[in-house]
Amino acid sequence: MNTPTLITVAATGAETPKSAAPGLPVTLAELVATAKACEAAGAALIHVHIRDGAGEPTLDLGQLRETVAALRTETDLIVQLSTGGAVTDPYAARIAVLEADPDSCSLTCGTVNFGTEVFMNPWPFMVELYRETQARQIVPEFELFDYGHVTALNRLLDKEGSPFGGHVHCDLVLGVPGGMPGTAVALLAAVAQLPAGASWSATGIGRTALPVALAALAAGGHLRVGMEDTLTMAPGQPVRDNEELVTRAATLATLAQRPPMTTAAARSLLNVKTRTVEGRP
Ligand code: KMH
Ligand code: ZN
Repeated sequence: MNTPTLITVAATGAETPKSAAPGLPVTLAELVATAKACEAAGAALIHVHIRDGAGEPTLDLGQLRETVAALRTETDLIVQLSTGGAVTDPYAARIAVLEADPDSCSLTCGTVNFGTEVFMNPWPFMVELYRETQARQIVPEFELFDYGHVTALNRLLDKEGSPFGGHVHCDLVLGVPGGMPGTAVALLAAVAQLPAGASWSATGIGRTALPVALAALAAGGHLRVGMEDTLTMAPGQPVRDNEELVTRAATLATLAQRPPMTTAAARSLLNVKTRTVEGRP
């Protein structure tokens, strides 16, 4: 039996304004509606950035807590909060995200040029964030934008031990201007250096979305898709909403005879802690 495909939806991100993509979920109601639609279409994990009342990225803790509770109440998706935030967010606020008690969080394994900006993840920040995930029993997803990030991940695990849950799960982000190119060759080179037993998903930014997804499926990886990463289905064809991208990913995965993984199977793969929320059994 082929391994089912864990589909992650990265629904919003911190970079795109609502004015540039009307289907982008920026309010809590829009995010919950997106999450429900994407779960029905085959997603099992949601990677979450939130926006404030003006549609700007925020790490406001009260809003993050409300978001986690709403997603837990309305869906069975694994809730993963971004600790990357926006390139302007300070380190302390990025670590404080964990106080919202998500199932999982992103943890980027190194600094990377990010278009005209720099996404900062120096070693001491990585270590502090990692220790906080262990203390709070939150499963980290290691974000790898560049080949050297894989080296840093291996070093982190060597020095700081296993993540909460004992299983290492990574997400390779290719095609960021300044990071690894969105090609099958780059993907396979990075995957070859992952720790033994690790699971991984991959996403290609912009027009690299399809080649990266197809290469990931062929190589036994999982898929991340969403409007954080991709805003066109094809040249000149804007993405309508996140569900459209998840549906395409589910179709590709099914064609590859690796259909979408259920939320229960994804929880078991990543060993997320069972957390309850009022109003939900
Ligand atoms: N918005 C990027 C600067 C993450 O979510 O952890 C960082 C990012 C990675 O999106
Ligand atoms: Zn993100």
